[in-house]
Amino acid sequence: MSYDPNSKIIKGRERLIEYRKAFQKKQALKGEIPQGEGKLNRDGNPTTPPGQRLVDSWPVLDLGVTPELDKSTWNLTVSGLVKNVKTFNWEEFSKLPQTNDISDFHCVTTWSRLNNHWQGVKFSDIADHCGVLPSAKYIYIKAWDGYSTNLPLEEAMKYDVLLVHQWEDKPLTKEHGGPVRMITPQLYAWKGAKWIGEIIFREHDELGFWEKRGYSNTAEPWLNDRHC
Ligand SMILES: Nc1nc2c(c(=O)[nH]1)N[C@H]1C(S)=C(S)[C@@H](COP(=O)(O)O)O[C@H]1N2
Ligand SMILES: [Mo]
Repeated sequence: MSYDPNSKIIKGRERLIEYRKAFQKKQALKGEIPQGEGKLNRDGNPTTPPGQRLVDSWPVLDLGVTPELDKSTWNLTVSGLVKNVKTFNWEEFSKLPQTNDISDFHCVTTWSRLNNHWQGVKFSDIADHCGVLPSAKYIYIKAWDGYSTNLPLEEAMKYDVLLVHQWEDKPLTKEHGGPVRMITPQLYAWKGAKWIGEIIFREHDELGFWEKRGYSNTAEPWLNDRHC
């Protein structure tokens, strides 16, 4: 008689090893262990970050100003440390490679919405299109309502950071940042600007709207990294 490689005990232990390995990887990276609950997601983090509760509906959170924008008036400028400074209108933007993804949305006000179906353009595809210079280390983002936020370039280039225009197979509504907003699934949602208007590539970091007002500049949900 031999052991069954698919036995509950072995499969369970294998999952545990996977879990620990993912933790170790993070630990080596940041010197801190990701927290939270549920099985590990595709990035090796627990599904629900610490202090978050899951919601089915999608709340609206912003500064209370909804800019009057539609596909005919919206545009996005990419500037700063790039070879080609460019303003995309909707038609030009929609010709960039389109990506579909399913990802989670974590708001610092303690709600998370899982498995959002998005369509949009990868931030990294826009960066490649405009030829980011090696001196660029950060991005500063301006939105059409006057909001701003900032990110290390390395975070913005992650595979799941998108400028989205569809949610659940429908055009992104105005209240959620339509026609186009950014999403940062591995960081708290305030790092993703609704009604995105400008991406500036910079050598130095500059704090955005909430970062200036006491929210953490790094914004990592699995480290409960809300305030600084
Ligand atoms: N332009 C803009 N983008 C913004 C904000 C804002 O006020 N203006 N609020 C941020 C915050 S704090 C959150 S939690 C999310 C909320 O997005 P939602 O309203 O689609 O849920 O958008 C982020 N992006
Ligand atoms: Mo938020």
